[in-house]
Amino acid sequence: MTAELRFPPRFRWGTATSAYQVEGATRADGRGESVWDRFCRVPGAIENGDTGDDACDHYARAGEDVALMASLGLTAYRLSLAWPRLFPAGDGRIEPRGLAHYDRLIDRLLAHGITPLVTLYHWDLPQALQDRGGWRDRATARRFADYAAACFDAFGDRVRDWVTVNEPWIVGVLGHQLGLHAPGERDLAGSVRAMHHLLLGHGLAASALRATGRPGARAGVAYSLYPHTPAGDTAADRAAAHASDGYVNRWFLDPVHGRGYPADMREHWERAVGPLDFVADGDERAIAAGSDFIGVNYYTRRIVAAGRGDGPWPWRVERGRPGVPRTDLNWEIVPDDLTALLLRLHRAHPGVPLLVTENGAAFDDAPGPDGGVRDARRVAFLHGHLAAVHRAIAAGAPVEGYYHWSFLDNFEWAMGYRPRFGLVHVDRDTRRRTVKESGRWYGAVARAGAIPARPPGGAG
Ligand code: IFM
Repeated sequence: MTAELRFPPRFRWGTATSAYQVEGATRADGRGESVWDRFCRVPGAIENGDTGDDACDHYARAGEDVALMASLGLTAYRLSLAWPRLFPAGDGRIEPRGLAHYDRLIDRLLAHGITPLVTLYHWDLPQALQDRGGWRDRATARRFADYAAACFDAFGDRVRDWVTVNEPWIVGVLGHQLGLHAPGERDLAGSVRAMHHLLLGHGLAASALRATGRPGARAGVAYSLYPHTPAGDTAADRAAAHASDGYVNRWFLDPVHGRGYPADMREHWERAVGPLDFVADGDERAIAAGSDFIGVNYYTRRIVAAGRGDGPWPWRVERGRPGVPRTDLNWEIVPDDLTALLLRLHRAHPGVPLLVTENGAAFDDAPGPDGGVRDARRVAFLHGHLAAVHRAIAAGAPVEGYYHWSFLDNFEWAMGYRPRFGLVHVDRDTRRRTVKESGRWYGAVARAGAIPARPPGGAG
């Protein structure tokens, strides 16, 4: 028998998507406008003028897609709810057709033995709330908690695990600081406020979940976590890497898990934007009220050197190292850093369950003459990262599941449909689904509960 690496019996084998990236049907069934609908209309904002208007047509094809997931053998699915489908104006009236859609989707998943992990906020803020200040306005955190409470009420009888907010750092930096994502703002001070209100929204929503009293209900943030490598073996580069880690990782992990904002990063921010007077008394307690797991979105590492880069920071991010394999987006592929990251989280936050809520790669593989999609690089990527998770579990990290990003080739934000992250190829004209070789491989792994000890095809 071939040697294999076996995962714990209840390990979740999942994939992940988000509403705006796959659903399409942006005007169907009373859905309100989101900031991404608006941003996609800004000339030049999205490559090729792409939009999420049709995306993968998952709204209409949800039944077919869930059946496909089940046929592969997957046991978990991370989806997001579109806030403007449920509250077209952000608050106030709830849209029953939106509720009915997600009711059906969740029921279908459960009927196929697939456990849903539901994200409440994956970036599609109702435009009506943006018009009232968006995440820079403290009131948005309260409205988010109300929306969350309505979702717990509607779906909490069937959904146990909730990701409140996806990647607050990316929302802050790309959406509010650099203007590359919706809502397209370039406001450094506003980005710090926005990130604070996202965390406050998480805390208020997590408290609302506790208040339901539902046994076993759990809430957590899915963070965009980048392990840091100092560019050189010098004290200055190590200090720079530590400081940048504060900006990217600790600014979020520390307050959510009860340590308050890290002092070193607080000083950086205060030097850059002035007093953080929007952090009210009691906010840090509210942010820390009730996180039950850590959602790890891991794609690549950050190599950091001392010195000045583009921003107001005393560090510089380097482009990577020669000889390290890369995805088609030029992101370095470093599975060992996933092991180190999971172990770091376990050491820093002992006892907190870990979920790899995203991990994946853009590889542009198209159907061949026989119609099949051979994507050996994604198979090797999967094997490498699953082996990395296995090593972390073997060393004691409580990793409960892995959600590959993504199930489908989907709308990759400012890059439109160019990057293909899916286990399933989606034809841009017909929306026809073709399971890639990687999808079959991952499905077989999910069924077996194990990966081969050696990389497939000798790669890895
Ligand atoms: O597509 C995104 C997702 O929406 C958030 N995390 C990273 C993915 C790949 O860039």
